[in-house]
Amino acid sequence: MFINWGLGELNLKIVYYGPALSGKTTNLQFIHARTPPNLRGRLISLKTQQERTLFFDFLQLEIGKVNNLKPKFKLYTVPGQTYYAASRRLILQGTDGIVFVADSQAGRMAENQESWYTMEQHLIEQGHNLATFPIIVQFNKRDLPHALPLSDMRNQLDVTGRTCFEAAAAKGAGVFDTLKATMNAVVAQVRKQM
Ligand SMILES: Nc1nc2c(ncn2[C@@H]2O[C@H](COP(=O)(O)OP(=O)(O)O)[C@@H](O)[C@H]2O)c(=O)[nH]1
Ligand SMILES: [Mg+2]
Repeated sequence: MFINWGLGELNLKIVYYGPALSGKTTNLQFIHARTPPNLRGRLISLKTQQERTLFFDFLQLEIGKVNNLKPKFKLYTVPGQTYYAASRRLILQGTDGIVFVADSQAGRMAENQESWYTMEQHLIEQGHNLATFPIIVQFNKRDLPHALPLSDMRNQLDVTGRTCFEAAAAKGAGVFDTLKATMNAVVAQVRKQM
């Protein structure tokens, strides 16, 4: 959270986290496509092969009011590939909330679990309390015929107590439900600090 009192702006950061190809960029693309241009900026995607350079997507939304301040939600994705750990750590810095995008395909559960574990490690390193930090879970690719049953997904990702959504982001299903719940959780958490 960063408040620019001069401009009356409340800057909030939400990171879409998860394994490679789970659908993080697809979420941002759908949000960008369906949000009126006066409420959003351009969708910026930075792609590089090198760990030293950041590799992410970025989209800014200006929606609602918090204590007379205009919230600017800065949405980021992280690169999912294991070797981009340093980028993920950097992108997570200063984040106010996370959307964890899990891939529902049975063959992707190990990647989901590894990604979930590294996310928790980064958050702990950065001094966050996992019990109170806003993490919203999106079980994506529910449209695929070999999607794991939801109960298996929940059990294998220790999401106890977390808000979870089913999604098919490529069709837009569940994308805005996930985003709204995350924005609300982030704003509720930030209000406690104001
Ligand atoms: N069937 C299906 N494919 C999806 C869904 N969401 C994303 N994809 C596809 O999965 C691939 C990876 O998505 P992308 O957003 O680039 O993943 P990222 O690496 O997490 O950013 C793309 O080909 C998407 O079109 C979904 O809900 N269902
Ligand atoms: Mg991506």
